[in-house]
Amino acid sequence: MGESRRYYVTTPIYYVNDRPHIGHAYCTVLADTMRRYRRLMGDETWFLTGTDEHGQKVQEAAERRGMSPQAHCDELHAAFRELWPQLHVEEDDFIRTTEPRHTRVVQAALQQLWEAGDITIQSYEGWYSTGAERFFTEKDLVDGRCPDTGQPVQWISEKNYFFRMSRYGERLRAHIEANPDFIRPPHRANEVLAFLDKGLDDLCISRPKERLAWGIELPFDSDYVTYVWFDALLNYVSAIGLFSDSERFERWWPHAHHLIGKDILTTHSVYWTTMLMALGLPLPRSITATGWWLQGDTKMSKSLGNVVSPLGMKDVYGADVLRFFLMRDMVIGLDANFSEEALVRRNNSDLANDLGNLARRVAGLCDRYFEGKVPEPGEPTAAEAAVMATADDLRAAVPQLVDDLKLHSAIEEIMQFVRSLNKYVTDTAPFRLVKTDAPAAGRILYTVLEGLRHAAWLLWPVMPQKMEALLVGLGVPGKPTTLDALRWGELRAGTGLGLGEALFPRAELPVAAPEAAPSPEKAAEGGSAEAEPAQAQGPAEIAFDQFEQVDLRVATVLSCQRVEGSDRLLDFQLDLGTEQRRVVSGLAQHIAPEGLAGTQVVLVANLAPRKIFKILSQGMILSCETPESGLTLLRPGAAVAAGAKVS
Ligand code: ME8
Repeated sequence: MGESRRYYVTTPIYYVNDRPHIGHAYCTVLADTMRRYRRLMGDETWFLTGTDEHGQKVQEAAERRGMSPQAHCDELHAAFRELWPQLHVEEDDFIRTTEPRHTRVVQAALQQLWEAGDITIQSYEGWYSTGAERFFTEKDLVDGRCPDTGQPVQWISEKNYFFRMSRYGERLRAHIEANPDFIRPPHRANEVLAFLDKGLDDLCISRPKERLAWGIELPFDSDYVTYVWFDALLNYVSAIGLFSDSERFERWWPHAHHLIGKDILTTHSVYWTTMLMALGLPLPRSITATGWWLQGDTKMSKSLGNVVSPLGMKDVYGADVLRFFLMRDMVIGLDANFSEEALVRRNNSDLANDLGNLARRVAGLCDRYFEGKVPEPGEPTAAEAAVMATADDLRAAVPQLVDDLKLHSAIEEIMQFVRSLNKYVTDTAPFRLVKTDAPAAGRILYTVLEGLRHAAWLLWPVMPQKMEALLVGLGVPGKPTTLDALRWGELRAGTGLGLGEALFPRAELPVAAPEAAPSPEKAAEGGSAEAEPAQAQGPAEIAFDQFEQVDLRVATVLSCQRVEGSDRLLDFQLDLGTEQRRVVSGLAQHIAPEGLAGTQVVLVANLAPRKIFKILSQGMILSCETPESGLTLLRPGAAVAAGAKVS
């Protein structure tokens, strides 16, 4: 930190024909989050996204609709452009490949390569895949079919223009080997090196207009348009002024970071890099390939018909909750499974329970005992010094983890800090202390409020709107600036707090996910696009016989231990008189397992069993929680026989 750095981040430009799904949303939210973290680190930033609008599929779709391709694109690109603000994404520029500022650059680049002898005419024969819009050699095919789409391929023989990519293979290899952070994560660099080992062919970059008219015309042969990838990749430089605004171009291009999905690694790491070499331009600083969001074992994709609509999810749970889930539950570079249940659990545990609850807990106490204002900080004791030290460590650790692309770990570290604040409140019990030593209770509450302010800054890149709301509640409205400016102790005693509203309502598990979500198509069509995220409703009234269906029993704890690998789960072995039960309960943040054996608890005994952390949990232990007393287990007033019915 300190010296002025720049960060230019790009997403793939999405095919205009697709409806945006969670996979697209992920990459764009990731870019937005990365750029916000870079801002916090003091970098100057630029963020580009856009749409890829040429090619055969667009031409065919427009024909089917009886529209011109341009009118078709004008309409469809809006699905992307209008989605991003709804997900709190703030790109600086949105490029469409049909814009003149782009087509001019593509033509100038083609002309330059043509004049330099880097484009040649060859008579070409090969296997053409309509779905992938490219030629394949015999060795590329899988069982005689297109390796990308699995569709049949056609043998085509024609004159075409070729980019002499083969010239640059060795230079590319040297660059990858000399720059270990160029292609990330490292196993993707190995994949590219293995691809180069097979030897680079030249790349066919033209399509005869008689076969495909919807593309950018070659400046040196008006019977041809250029290959859609040659066109699309240049968006990263056309948008920042290549050939038109050298100052802007020089300002950003040396700091370019491409975020892409692993499906387009070759086009970026091989085609794009060699194109840049031939154009005499430097390579981007990094190319990061993310994994895929899967549904079951398969990639979420429109052609497979298993997509989840980001708007549908946002409408139910809110944009920031969706962002938090996407950023927390995917390790950059690896695949992850998308499930609405996992999203709900993440919301309920990390956001509603840990973060939201902490805010509510301290707000309640400040309201009751300190007139709803920030109390005096007082003189910190060892306990407060420990909290401050953790906050300092976190401020240093988060940028490092973000640089290392360990966004999920950065978020987890921040949440651990939040959990430690909850524990600090439980351990120091300001709700009791306030009766005998109000200044000491004030000191504790001040520390938690400062801790919350730090968490709000550090989580702002992931959940900008919610964290700005939290800062408003803490009486310090505004956007976070740079981490250098984040100093402990800036909350002013006497400032009015406004943390009354639940920041993160608990969400209900979908009854049968994913069908329980509103139809993604309906939501994407704008039917309920403006609906408020679900708020926690009071429980619905139930009839007596419904209540009677709940089998509540007293159980004696035989043993209790932490679930390995989880910081929130306890594993109970219970005696129900006639049988023993194993129950996993999310209480580890509140209750120590030691000393529970021999005590009694109340169990919902006929709850459908559920697998939690690979353990079959048979029932639910009842507890209650208030800001004053924290969480306590519900117990019978006197020892009773194990298995006794509660009514
Ligand atoms: O390939 N999980 O566009 P595209 C995660 N126009 N990410 C996913 C995903 C999934 N299931 N599905 C898609 C193109 N993505 C070209 C790009 S760039 C010069 C041209 C994301 O609409 C992922 O980032 O098919 C992937 O690379 C991108 O969407 C592809 O979007």
